[in-house]
Amino acid sequence: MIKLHVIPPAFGLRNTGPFGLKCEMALRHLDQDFELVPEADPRSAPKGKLPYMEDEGEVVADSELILQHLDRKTNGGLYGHLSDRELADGVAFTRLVEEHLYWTVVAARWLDDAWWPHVVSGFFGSLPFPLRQIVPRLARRQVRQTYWLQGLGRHTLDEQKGFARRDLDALARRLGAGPFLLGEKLSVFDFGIASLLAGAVDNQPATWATAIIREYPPVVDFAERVQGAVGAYCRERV
Ligand SMILES: N[C@@H](CCC(=O)N[C@@H](CS)C(=O)NCC(=O)O)C(=O)O
Repeated sequence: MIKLHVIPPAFGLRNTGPFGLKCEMALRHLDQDFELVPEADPRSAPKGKLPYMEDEGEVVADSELILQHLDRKTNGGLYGHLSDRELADGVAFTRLVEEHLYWTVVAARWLDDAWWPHVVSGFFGSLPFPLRQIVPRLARRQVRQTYWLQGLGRHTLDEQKGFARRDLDALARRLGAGPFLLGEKLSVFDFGIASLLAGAVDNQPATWATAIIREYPPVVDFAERVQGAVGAYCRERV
């Protein structure tokens, strides 16, 4: 059976990492047998990030490569029916959400002093003393450095929120025509976008990213619609 290694539940979320939930949605959509394997430490993953998947001895690390693998395995079950224009739009909006908006969602959890205690208890709560004192601080330093290198971390908080709002505004305008990213039909691209939004909307307690996403009802409604259509929710309690 397929094993999907993912971030463990935290913050009221069942499948906490957006990239793991995206793969879970694809597996459900394709009616594949699979189990979720929570991994407390992403460093144990082949590329140091979660998710990764094991399928009949083959290990695939990275959600996009997992989707490609599943598409091949199911003879185009994910991308096969899409037009060139749909593929182009899907990849572009996925990059907007996963490679740009994502970092503001990460920062809203990791770099906000008010939210930081929830990161420590949610991600590092099982570590024994004194590791629980040391490891979270090192991990936070790495996130801060990555956010800086990515570029968003060089801006004031208000400016970061402005970048997030412009991403969400673009998404809301596009989804206004809905119900899904590509129109009437649910597609593989809905999985990644909805997964990231769902985790940021439903994490407990709310972060500043939660508040900003809630300013865009079409975006929140879209995330609900996709989770309902696939039957996989991010939050623990539905
Ligand atoms: N491009 C990767 C991104 C995966 C990713 O960033 N995973 C995060 C959790 S949401 C992670 O494992 N971070 C640990 C780290 O960067 O050390 C994918 O699509 O799978």
